[in-house]
Amino acid sequence: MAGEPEADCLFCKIVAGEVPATVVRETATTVAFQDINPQAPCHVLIIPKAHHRDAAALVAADPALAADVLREAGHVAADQKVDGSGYRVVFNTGTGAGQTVFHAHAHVLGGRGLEWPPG
Ligand code: DGP
Repeated sequence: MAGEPEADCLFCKIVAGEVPATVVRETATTVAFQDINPQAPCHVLIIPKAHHRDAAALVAADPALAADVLREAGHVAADQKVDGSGYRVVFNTGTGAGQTVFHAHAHVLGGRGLEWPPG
């Protein structure tokens, strides 16, 4: 069911504390942690604690929770001190866009120049 933990989901396991992660922020509804394979000096993932397979499913099922994730992006950027220089918030949605973990997550990237369009 939408929002329920999935037994084989890596990010649900991070929420449950079953897989370690370097957590930088946590709220009642979200967790933010360092990406294991950082692509920029700041590369933090923000996830809803509830399981939704991608950003589209998240916003369809629970728009307030999607807003929580986006709000956290700004807080992460400020905490990581990349808000002044600029940062990017990315939701890879679907395999064709590079999504590899099917639990909705925002990438917050910053701390270096970011080219446009992305590859
Ligand atoms: P995406 O390709 O958009 O689905 O992004 C998934 C990200 O998750 C990718 O940048 C690498 C990161 N990742 C994968 N496994 C782990 C893990 O076990 N721990 C952490 N912290 N990040 C992970």
